[in-house]
Amino acid sequence: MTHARIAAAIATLLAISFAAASPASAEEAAKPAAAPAPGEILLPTPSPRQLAWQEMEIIAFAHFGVNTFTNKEWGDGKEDPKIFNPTEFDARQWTKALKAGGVRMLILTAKHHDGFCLWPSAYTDHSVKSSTWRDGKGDVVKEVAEACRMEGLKFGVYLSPWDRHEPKYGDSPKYNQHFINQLYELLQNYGDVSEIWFDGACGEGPNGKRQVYDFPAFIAVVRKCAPDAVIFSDAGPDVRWVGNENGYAGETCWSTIDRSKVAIGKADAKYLNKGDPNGPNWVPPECDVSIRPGWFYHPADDEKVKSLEQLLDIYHASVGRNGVLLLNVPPDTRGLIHENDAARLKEFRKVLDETFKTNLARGRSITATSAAEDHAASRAVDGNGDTWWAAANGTSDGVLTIDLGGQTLFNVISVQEMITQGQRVEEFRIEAWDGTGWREIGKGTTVGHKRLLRVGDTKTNKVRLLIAKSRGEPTVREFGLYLAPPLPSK
Ligand code: FUL
Repeated sequence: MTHARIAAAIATLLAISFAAASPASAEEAAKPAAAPAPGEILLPTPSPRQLAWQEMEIIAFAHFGVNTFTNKEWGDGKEDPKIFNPTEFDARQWTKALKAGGVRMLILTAKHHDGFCLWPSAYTDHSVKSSTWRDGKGDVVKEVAEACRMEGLKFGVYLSPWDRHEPKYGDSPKYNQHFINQLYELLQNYGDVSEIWFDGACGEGPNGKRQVYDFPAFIAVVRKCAPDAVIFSDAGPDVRWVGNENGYAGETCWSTIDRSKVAIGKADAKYLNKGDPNGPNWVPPECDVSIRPGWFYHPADDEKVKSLEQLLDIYHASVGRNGVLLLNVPPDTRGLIHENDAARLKEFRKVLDETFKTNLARGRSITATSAAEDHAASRAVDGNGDTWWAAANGTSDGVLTIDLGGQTLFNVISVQEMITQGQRVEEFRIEAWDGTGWREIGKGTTVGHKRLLRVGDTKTNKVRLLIAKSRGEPTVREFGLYLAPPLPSK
């Protein structure tokens, strides 16, 4: 297909999606068309709130509530609220431990499926106000939101649509209004909220009827109260589920999907894992996974905190495959992040800091087979995230060759596209000069915001990135070579 035809095909898809009745589509229809630079191709591009979210790279979940005290994963809504009684609750301890792990935002389960609210909601008594904790005068949401602000973390809320306690559940219009009332409480009383997490789980209410959620109305409330917040659900509108709870994005991972193909709560996991190069909607994947076997704290899991190696594998399979890592770190019955989890977070960050502190390709001499005006090859190694290399107009491939100025040892390669221009690269490989010829050391399909490759210790004086296939002119925001330290022996 020629570029013009790709542009036309995508424009048709966009038109189809705008014609759909969903509010997200209507909202996108109101936006100006994606910028077609460089060249003529028209691809979906991220919104400013999606870009800010993607840059965070590592965010955290805190699953905390009555399940913490019943030692369960899912409550049935019949729990006595009095059981909620963390003995040493300290939200600053959470945010300090998370920050030391490199986390940039914390999403709190303000309400899980059991319906127990961690804030004193005016719309139910099933909340902290009926608990033993602080004689019913405490507010977990408030303290966590404040602790995030003090530590410089963004704050997000998980508000489960599925509510196994609320008697209105199943009476769809009434429960939707109840849910909206609670959304307003969370979005209007706790300062900035940067992400809202809508779980897709759905069930029957006490009347025997299945609840039908009014997601368009929920989304409208978020847009009104927190226009900079990203909204997560299986199908977005801003951030999608990655299709598993292991933290692994697909080896091929597009930020685009066709939202009309994703049924919330019954999503096609494979479709979400890979994304869809022809999808008209920019909805990048969030890779949720728990640092422990369960989402909630269980004392029996204290020795089952994921190993440093496992966390690094997850990081490479999420952030390193164009996703954002959403790592759950569940506070314990004291209301603290357990020492084992805190220690692991610190180790994790230490390795990442050491690995990514020096880009060995930065400022090195670089050439390209072609370049668009103002997008010279040097821009791919200038350490400036606002500039990028782009191939000349009408070119859908390209080679960047870097002279490292001497033998250089590295074992991690990072490639980033300039996603403000859309996601383009479909096939690439990396070669190192071995003194007599080029030797392949890594290859992949999509790149997106960031693609990391662990290539084993490699020493060479020249490296090249070959982009064989791209949807329009390829771009490289930054190319990096890094040396990850050896892991401490167990
Ligand atoms: C799931 C929920 O059912 C789990 O309890 C957990 O909250 C996870 C993040 O999402 O759908």
